[in-house]
Amino acid sequence: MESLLQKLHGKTATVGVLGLGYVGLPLAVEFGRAGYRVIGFDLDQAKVDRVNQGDSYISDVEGSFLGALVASGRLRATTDLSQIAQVDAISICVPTPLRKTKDPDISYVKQSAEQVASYLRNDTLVVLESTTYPGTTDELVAPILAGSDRVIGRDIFLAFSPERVDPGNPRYHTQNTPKVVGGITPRCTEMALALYSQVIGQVVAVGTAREAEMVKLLENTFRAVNIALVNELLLMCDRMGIDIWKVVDAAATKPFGFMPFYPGPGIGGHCIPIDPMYLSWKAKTYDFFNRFIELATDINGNMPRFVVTKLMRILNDRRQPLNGARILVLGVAYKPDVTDVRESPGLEILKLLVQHGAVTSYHDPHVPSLALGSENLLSEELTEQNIRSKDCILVATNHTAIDWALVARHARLVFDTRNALSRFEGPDIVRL
Ligand code: SAJ
Repeated sequence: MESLLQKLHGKTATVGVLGLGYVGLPLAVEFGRAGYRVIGFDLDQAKVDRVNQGDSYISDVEGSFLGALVASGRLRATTDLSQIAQVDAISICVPTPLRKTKDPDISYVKQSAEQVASYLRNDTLVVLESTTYPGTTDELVAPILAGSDRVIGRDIFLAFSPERVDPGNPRYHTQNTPKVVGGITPRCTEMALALYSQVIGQVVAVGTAREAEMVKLLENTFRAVNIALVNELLLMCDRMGIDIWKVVDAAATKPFGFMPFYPGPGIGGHCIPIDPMYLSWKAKTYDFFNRFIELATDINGNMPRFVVTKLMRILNDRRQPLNGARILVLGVAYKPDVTDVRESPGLEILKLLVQHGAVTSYHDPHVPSLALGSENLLSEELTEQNIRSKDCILVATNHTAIDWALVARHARLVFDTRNALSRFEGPDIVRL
């Protein structure tokens, strides 16, 4: 009988993916395209139906690729978790959000591990991909999978491999982004290497699952801290009358030893604001207080408030109170050219503007409607007339699809927190 390693190398294995979101669905398609038989698992029947119709709901997944895999019978989706008994390997790609109290919510990971454990056969590989704190795989997932009668590294194999999916990235996708893997035991690492090496161009093995978990947190904490650094320099330059945008652009000419980050109205998304908090939380359980992460979280988290305070200053210079001013927030997604508004600073800015009595509206070509508190807002048209009717256009996200020349030409005042109008100058264009 073929061993697991032979099935993985020979691509005769059946591979499962639990969680068919922006990480799981592209991964399932890559497993299928590499030649494995793939079963996608998701709790959401609508997602499962769309996958089985070859209808992709993830912009990075070509419907044609998905459709071909489904038509050939190589890929199918189901809500029936008992079919986990059919897989030789399974990747868990479920969310790891924060609770309201800002500590990790790994309930989806725990629930998934329990679901997998109840159907998993021996001689099977499990890989956790969800971003989480170091120790999750060996402290939480391993005991659940091992139960009372299995030995990890002998009967079943367990590893961590951080997802590195950057939705909408035109250059890097699942297949060509190097993948890190770290097993609970060396044999576990070997199995994870055998699986991912068939699918992804470059696979990098580290010594343990904890190291692999920490790799991802370093990557994203690096971003959060450097964004906070440049935001703090922005606050400094605001007081010193220095144009931080020109300073960063000039510093970026240094061909080595520097990487540009840009100030902004704060940080959004489901990675950068959240991943460092997972690390900080875990470090505290070792009585280690991580100052960089706490400081970065504080600085980045306060940027929306600084934006509104500066807007008040700008209007005040024009003898106009914020209270009653008609403000259109331009761009509410958390970063350019995405539809995602999770943790978006634009939402926080809208809330603060309402609190200060401004007459608020928004336009975002990728976000047609927006739930804000108990209200449901609709994206207003970005027309000459509508632009002219506002006291200020507050640029919060610099989507490519926005006609910036139209804004520059007709706005009575632009407060640009993203340097989106860098090629336009004028007394009515004020930068963060
Ligand atoms: N931001 C700034 N200044 C910057 C960069 C970002 O204010 O210089 C803001 C963005 O506007 C956004 C937030 O920070 O609100 C996060 O932006 P991001 O560019 O880090 O984008 P994300 O959150 O989509 O991060 C993902 C991450 N990918 C994974 O976790 C797999 C991250 O590791 C990637 O480096 C990042 O995409 C990317 O490079 O696009």
